[in-house]
Amino acid sequence: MEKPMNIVILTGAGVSAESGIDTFRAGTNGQPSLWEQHRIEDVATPEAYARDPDLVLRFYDMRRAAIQTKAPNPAHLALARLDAAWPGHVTIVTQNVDDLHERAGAHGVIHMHGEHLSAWCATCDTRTRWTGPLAGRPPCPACAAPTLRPDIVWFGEIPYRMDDIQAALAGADLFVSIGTSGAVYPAAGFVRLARELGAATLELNLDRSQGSAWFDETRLGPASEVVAAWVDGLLG
Ligand code: BV8
Repeated sequence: MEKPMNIVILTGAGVSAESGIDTFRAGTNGQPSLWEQHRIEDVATPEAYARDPDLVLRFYDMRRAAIQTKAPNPAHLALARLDAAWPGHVTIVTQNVDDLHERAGAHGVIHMHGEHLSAWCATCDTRTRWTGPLAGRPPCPACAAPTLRPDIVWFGEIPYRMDDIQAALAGADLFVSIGTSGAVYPAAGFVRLARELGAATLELNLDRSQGSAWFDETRLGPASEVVAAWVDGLLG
């Protein structure tokens, strides 16, 4: 009996676009994109947080509140279906900081850039599930210090769980990239690593990405359609 493939799936903002969450480079419904409304260096760097913590905390409070009004779309649901039914290993690595993969039913999702619904105390290093605002400097539930920050990997900071990601890529037979522009590293380099490690590579995206040339195959279209069709094809 042939060994079922181990699949590593990398997702980006494009997988949540149809849930109404802005991508970084293209807003939804004609709205300016996230990075058109705010300069990265003003809101998503440790330097920005040191310079103007209120601006940064409000920026993440706005996004944390927004994702709680959104729902998973057919792409999230299809990946959760694959996660549940595939006989081989399925590892979902996401650059997204929303919780839509989990709300669709996926397990063990690796949030390499952190999560909106988690607060990190700069005093006692405790991470706490968090759904409310942080701009008011609420006390840390563990040490009561008013030093909670978004549990988000900002530019210049080291992504989370890189060892687990490297291990998953080392065991991958298939690497699939969904809804990402391939503009941010180290995530944008995973396709080359996966290839070097012998995996087949597939891109599912609305448009060609900066890394398209590295993929054996690219299927273009909205994630809700191309991801669902891909999963249906695999699960037969
Ligand atoms: C680090 C959390 C050291 C914050 C984020 C090498 C070369 C050049 C630069 C660097 C380099 N190495 C490091 C850097 C610096 C930097 C970087 O990459 N800068 C870029 C701008 C050039 N990287 C870092 O600072 C990283 N840290 O390198 O530490 C290190 C490295 C390795 C090991 C140890 C130490 C940290 C980066 C993480 C920053 N935090 N997010 C927050 O969310 O506020 S990054 C953030 O931006 C997202 O998480 C994501 O990663 C990125 C946005 O990209 P996408 O998700 O792809 O979204 P985008 O809008 O760009 O594209 C959407 C795509 O979807 C498009 O292709 C579109 O066609 C498609 N799409 C749209 N709609 C749909 C769709 N597809 C399907 N269906 C649809 N409906």
